[in-house]
Amino acid sequence: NYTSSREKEYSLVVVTDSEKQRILLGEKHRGFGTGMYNSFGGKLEREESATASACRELEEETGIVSPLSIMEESHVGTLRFTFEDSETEMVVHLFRVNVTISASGNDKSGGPALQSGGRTFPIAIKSDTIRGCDEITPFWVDNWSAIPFDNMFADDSLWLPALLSGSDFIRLDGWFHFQAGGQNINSISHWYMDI
Ligand code: 6OG
Repeated sequence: NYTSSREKEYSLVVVTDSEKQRILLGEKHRGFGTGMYNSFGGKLEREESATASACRELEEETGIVSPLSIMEESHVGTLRFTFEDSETEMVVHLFRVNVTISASGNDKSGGPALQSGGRTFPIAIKSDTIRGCDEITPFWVDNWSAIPFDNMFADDSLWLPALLSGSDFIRLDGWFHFQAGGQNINSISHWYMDI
């Protein structure tokens, strides 16, 4: 297939604690965007759905367990990235998951909070649930107005504030064209968003 050979598909999960207006970011230690902060996700594996990839990557990179059904409801849109110096188009399936920290948590047992719906009813986790892996170290940004965009991909400052301030049922699709690939991606020459 001519198109899909040039397309690389990814999942990206934005994790918020909307009660405290916090967002969980990860510092990347390897792969695309090393040294930068991003939400959680990665390449879709062969035959893997975007939702399954989002669940797998979220658990690998943060320890947060979300059932497929919750992740399904948390799909908010698609981000497309193209680069001046590359034929490849990155297609990033975007999810938003809301968590609350509780004393007991229920991320392993699947209690009522897990079954009542993704974005509107948060996933209850214990404070010690969150842990990183060798690829990424998660950390809370304690206020949505203090997101360190200077150390994040340039597109984030364009769509993340809209996602955070939007309703639970926001849809967000975007296309961002970067002037150069690799690590030097801080120059977006064209972009389009549909919110
Ligand atoms: P690995 O290759 O490490 O997954 N990603 C991007 N996220 C944002 N916000 N902006 C970009 O601008 C991105 N390019 C890639 C997709 C890479 C992870 O990083 C995301 C994946 O979740 C170009 O497995």
